[in-house]
Amino acid sequence: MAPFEIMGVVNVTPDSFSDGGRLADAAAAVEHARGLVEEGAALVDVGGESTRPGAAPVPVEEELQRVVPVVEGLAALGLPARISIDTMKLEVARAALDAGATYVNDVTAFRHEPELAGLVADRGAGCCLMHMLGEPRTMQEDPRYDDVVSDVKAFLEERLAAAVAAGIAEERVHLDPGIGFGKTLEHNLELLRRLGEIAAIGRPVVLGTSRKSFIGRLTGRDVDARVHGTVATCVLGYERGARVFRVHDVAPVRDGLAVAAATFRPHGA
Ligand code: HH2
Repeated sequence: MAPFEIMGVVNVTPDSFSDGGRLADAAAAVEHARGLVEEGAALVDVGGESTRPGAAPVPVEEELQRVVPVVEGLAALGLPARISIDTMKLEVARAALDAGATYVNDVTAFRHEPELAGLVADRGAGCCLMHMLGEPRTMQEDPRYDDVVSDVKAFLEERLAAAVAAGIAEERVHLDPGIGFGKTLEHNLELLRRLGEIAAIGRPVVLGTSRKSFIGRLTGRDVDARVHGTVATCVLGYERGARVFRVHDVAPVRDGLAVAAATFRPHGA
């Protein structure tokens, strides 16, 4: 694996928190994704259901109509990037894999539809298993942990074991602490401080901090002006063991990570 990989975000949703509504048209979404790959994305993550705090679920038919044309369009271009489908739904994942996706990013880590694990196994796809406390509609209502890092780590270890038991090769699994998913500002910061404990599980860690509200809390910036804060979190995350970075702003993050990777030396080396 390269020292790091960037997963570019392609939201085909009218209501995503940072880019909702802009890519509603499939052709525009494909074009946007192509640009992200040119900027250095190794994966493009196509999503048709917002998971921002308070978001309402999207019916399966609607999600299919949003994402399948985009995955088909991207597959037809034959870009040097893997296509990821950001969904918790079995039917959407199956249609996207049929259309050319090779990676499933499930923010419920196969808890919403456990059969999704078997599908990923059968297709030999890669996957990202993410931690979320509760569900998007209510997850930011007073989230509590004994110790956020230990709790998230134990969850990810259990979901990794479930994925392997379903037949997914361990080498194909990425793990994600789920920044902002049922977490206060302090929970997010503690996860970033101690990300090494999550990386110690032994699978590549995905970090999804891009433009999130905790960066707004720290910088006082609106969602469109959080790129510098996002780069800072990625560079610090890299130093602490994250290897895949799910971001909207690929070019600046790639530059930050190129510098971080060139100067990085593991502790004790
Ligand atoms: N964050 C979002 C969505 N999917 N997947 C992973 N693995 N990790 C994340 O941190 C993550 C994710 C939320 O961001 P975004 O897609 O920009 O917004 P929305 O859910 O409103 O579409």
